[in-house]
Amino acid sequence: MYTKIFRTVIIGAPGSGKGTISELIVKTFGFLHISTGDILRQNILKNTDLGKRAQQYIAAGQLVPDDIVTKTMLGRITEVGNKSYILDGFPRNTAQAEALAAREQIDAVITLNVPHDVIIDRVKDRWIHAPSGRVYNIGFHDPKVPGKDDVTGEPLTQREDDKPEVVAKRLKLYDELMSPVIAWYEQHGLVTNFSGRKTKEIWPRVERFLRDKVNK
Ligand code: G5P
Ligand code: MG
Repeated sequence: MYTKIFRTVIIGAPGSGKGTISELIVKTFGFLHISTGDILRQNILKNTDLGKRAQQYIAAGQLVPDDIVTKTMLGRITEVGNKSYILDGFPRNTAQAEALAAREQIDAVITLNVPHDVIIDRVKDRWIHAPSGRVYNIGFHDPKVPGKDDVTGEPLTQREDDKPEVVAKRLKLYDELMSPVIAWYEQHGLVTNFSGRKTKEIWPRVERFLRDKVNK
């Protein structure tokens, strides 16, 4: 659709809507969505070595060790080749940001700023189709048939790390680890922040921003 390759990072607290906004970017701009969480969860489902190593960290709301994640994500970026993409969930600390910067020239960093009370309220209602990464939310984005994925009809599940005590831990970790990453990207003039309580308020602004950027 667009000739210029555009490499974007989306950053936001757990449940802030990174996956939701990324899917809208995929539909509107044709970028590839590269989600660390989705890749890790698919590996857990398939019981791969990566999945076995990642599972305990994810369930506890901790980060999977950098060496595993960085290798996986840089490998995925290589497979993608010369295509526009949106990176969701990577980098997640300064070490990962440095590893990415050594490999890729990022064009824009989108940060989502959604209040924690809104997040805590919404993740309770999140249901996912783990094999594809499709995400639903009761009352916001309901599946057509309750409890079933729209595309495959397979059962939906809830994420183990969406239990309230794990969500609280993930939110704390996000604030600690991501403030320096965002500051680092800000110093490089790459950050555009989008604040709001609802995706329907945030998305039109993200869309306008990206349309301006990709048309330049
Ligand atoms: P993930 O999978 O990267 P998080 O914690 O970064 O997980 P998460 O939880 O996937 O982020 P999100 O993608 O930001 O959240 O949010 P989403 O799924 O789009 O939206 C949340 C819910 O709200 C959905 O149900 C959606 O439908 C709904 N929603 C959206 N907008 C609205 C709205 O306007 N209104 C309402 N009512 N609902 C709405 O990482 C998971 C774990 O993997 C490991 C870590 O252990 C991490 O904890 N990991 C890594 N470890 C090391 N390094 C990395 N780089 C790692 N990346 C992942
Ligand atoms: Mg997500």
